Amino acid sequence: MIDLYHDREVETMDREALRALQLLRLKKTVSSALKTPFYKNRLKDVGIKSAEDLKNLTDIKKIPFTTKDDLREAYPFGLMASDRDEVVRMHASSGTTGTPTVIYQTQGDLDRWTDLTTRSLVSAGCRKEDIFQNMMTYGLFTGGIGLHYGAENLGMLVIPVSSGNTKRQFQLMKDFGTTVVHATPSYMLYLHSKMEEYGYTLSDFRLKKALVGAEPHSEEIREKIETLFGIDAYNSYGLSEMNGPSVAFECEKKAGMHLWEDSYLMEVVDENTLEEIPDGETGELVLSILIRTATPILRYRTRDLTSIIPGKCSCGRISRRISRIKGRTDDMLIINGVNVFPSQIEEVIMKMPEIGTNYRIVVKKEGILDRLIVQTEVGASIFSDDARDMNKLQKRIIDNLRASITISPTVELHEPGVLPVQEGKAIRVVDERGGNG
Ligand code: DLL
Repeated sequence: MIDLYHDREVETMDREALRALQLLRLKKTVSSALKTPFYKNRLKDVGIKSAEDLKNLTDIKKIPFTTKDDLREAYPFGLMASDRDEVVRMHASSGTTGTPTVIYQTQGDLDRWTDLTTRSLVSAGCRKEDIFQNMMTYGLFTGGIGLHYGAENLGMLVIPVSSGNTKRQFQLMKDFGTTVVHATPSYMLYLHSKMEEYGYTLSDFRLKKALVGAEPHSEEIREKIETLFGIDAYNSYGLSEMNGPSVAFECEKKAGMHLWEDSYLMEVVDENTLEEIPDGETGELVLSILIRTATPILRYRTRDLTSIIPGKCSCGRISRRISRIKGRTDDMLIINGVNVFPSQIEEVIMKMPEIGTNYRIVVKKEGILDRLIVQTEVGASIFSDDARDMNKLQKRIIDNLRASITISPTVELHEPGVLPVQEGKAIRVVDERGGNG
């Protein structure tokens, strides 16, 4: 029988044993944190001078939250908790919005991360017989290299092609019979839109699965990927501050992402009051890493909005699941006073079969008013020179959007392949108003 778990003992342990393990690991993390100037002062201020000052898991609430700005302030070495000669790797966030955040890992930290990515891959149904084409960027970004080691550890044949070079992606997929790909969801859609142009059809490939993550995407996008390629797509969530991919991963049940609780302590809080909220309600995800010594991070405000899915998953894994990321606290658009999440727009348009694989949201200022423009590609067979057909479609999109977001955007329809595409994470929103509107 195929073993459905990578580490049955940890993945299916009872909740009480899990809590004991979490406390043990939290104490280790706090011990490491106390070695950094940043946390030493912070923890001292709240009466934590040693790990033993934490008596139970709820004591974590005494610890102040950590923000991205805190990590930036600690750049470059302020959060290194291990001796420099024990640190073997660093990763950094892209830094497009200022000073990057840096994460260090010892060999032990990397081994624990690899174990977790292996677990994630197995949970999504990957097996050593699979051929794994890794289309995520390798480098300081954690997406490529992170899953690479897990995939090797599982024993898959790994094709470390990285992102971009679409023509070569197709060639490799065909020649080596790739069965699993790892990519951003927007790249999967782009790949499909280029298949015909490069002279391939689905029958050239043996693809079974796509692991997609690193950027927000709706259930509708997942379904689109699955239908276009005739495969299963699994959602993968992570962030560089928490190592990278494999913080939470969908299992074969596709009923939410298991957040690996033996490795991360999660809280979901009201983004304004910062109080914990009940399961099922949407709030900001706050994470503490339990498996890293070189850069301990406690109660990190991810800015990602999600909810804890109540109940157990039928796969038998004990780690609770989080819902698809609904957006970020900082990506909400305020359009003439109305709050709009880009994910709401995506859900509406991607439900419509006429819509193609790429879209973009542009916000402009016109006089004192904001103008919301939804630019979307339509399917090749749909795009028509008949203005009446296009007008009808445009009107239907506007009506559907108004029903969801309460305001009427301008909708622009484009031919496939016209809107810009990124190699890494998709840029879905272009806010030209300056400031945050
Ligand atoms: O994107 C790590 C990663 C790589 C995850 C590959 C999954 C696959 P960062 O570049 O630090 O790390 O970006 C982290 O991306 O806070 C979310 O806002 C967003 N994000 C990541 N995965 C998902 C997802 C990697 N599945 C930030 N759904 C996070 C929605 C996601 N948003």
